[in-house]
Amino acid sequence: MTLALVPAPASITSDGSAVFTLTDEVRLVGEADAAAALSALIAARTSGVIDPSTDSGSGGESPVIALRITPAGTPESYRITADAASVVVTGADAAGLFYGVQTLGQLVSRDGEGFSIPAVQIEDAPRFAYRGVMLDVARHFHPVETVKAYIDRAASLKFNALHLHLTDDQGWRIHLDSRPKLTELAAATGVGGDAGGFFSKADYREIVAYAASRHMMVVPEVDLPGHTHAVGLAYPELAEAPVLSPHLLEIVESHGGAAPTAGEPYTGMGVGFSSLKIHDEATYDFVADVAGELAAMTPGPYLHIGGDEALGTTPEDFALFIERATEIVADLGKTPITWHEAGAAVRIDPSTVGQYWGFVTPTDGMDEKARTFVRNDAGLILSPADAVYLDMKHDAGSALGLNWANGPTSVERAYSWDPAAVIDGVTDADILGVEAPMWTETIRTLDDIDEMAFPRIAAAAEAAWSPPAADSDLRTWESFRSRVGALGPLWSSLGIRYHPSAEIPWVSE
Ligand code: TNX
Repeated sequence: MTLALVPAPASITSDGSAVFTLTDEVRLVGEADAAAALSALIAARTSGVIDPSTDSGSGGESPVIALRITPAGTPESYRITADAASVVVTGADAAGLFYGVQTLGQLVSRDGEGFSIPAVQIEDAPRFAYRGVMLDVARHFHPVETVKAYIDRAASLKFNALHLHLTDDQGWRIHLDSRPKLTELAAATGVGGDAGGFFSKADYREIVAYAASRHMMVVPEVDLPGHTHAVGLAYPELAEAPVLSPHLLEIVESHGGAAPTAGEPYTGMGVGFSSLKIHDEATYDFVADVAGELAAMTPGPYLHIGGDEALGTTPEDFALFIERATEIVADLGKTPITWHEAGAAVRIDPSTVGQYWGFVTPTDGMDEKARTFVRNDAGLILSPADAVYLDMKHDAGSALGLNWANGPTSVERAYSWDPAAVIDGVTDADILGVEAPMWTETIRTLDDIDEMAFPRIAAAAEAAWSPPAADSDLRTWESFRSRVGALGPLWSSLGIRYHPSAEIPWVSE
């Protein structure tokens, strides 16, 4: 029997002995947060049929699911022991217990007229410390409720970082007291002229707190020095005039919309035409203000400053900007993250983590730029675009999504790569983790997000969490597709509108 566990746990033994039957009599005892989370998951999975009690009072002989924290083992690890008599989930810390609860939620299965949990022993711990999803709230703004829903989805797959792409040419989405015009003048629209929006500082704090309650940190990104057309709407003195390269004009031609014009909101999908003024001190005052305010409201260790596709900036100017901006962030006590292009700046602050978005088989020297972060011993986050860019079309018929990264991207392609096989010489020890970005040029609603993310986000989760294929029988495409297919009913019960990919043998109950 294949258990519907995604991401695959490090070790699982199942002797096929009698199952633990879920009834209303079952009591959830131990850590209260974990009990509440499990109770909600069981209620969702059983359509409210089973509603276990989280009352810690004595229940006499009634069967128990115990949720405990025992500070032993690696961070975020957990153990599950289930048999006919009881279920015990033990986390090494609160995050580990939370992940054990997510695994237990996936183990709840239909059993005749009722529901049960199979007899299993699971020992599990993550392969990588950083397991991220990114949501672009700049091309299309996504409100707090949508972000919270995406946090729930990602946390259920054991992701622990939410990277918010807060700014881009099309809009600036975070209010900052030091630079109020950014949201007054540069947040009203998005791609296609759709309505924009922005987070107040209270909204942002609400997202941070909600994420923390699901053991996720928020990694805010302000994309600099390119992707800054919107900055020019608010503070024109900081921005260069748009550079209308042949590449940009090609995008304008193929996707429609007008070419960017200084001082006018940009509503197209072109990239690489905007830049801050690199040789003006006012630019670094701006970076210091923005980074300072973001750092102050972000408890997590990271602050992402972009650095991608600065095609309107000379390599020398780009390097100068990256050196200064990463130093500003490091001086604030945060670890800078940049897209891999910034690895071209040899004097980048050495604490900077790089995020690689090239292909699974690197092209155009992108791997060379990524190696800078490895040489500096700062680490790499892998987001190979032809595997884990969740905004790529699923198939030729997809209405949503883009195609540039070797798209369409099948679930099998999203699954069939290994983080340690992307860049020659880069091994697990150099890799901080894996992140699956969702760019939103074509993505307007939570249903759109679900449709693009699921099921491929599960493949990214497995790359980030599960042991490599050499160490696990479960790490095959055949196993993955059947495990994912068995998760369909849980996802449906949680209101997740997954893409019904024909590659997956979806089960109905
Ligand atoms: C590339 S790869 C981008 C984004 C686009 C995305 C669309 C990278 C760091 N930047 O600006 O939104 O492609 O797929």
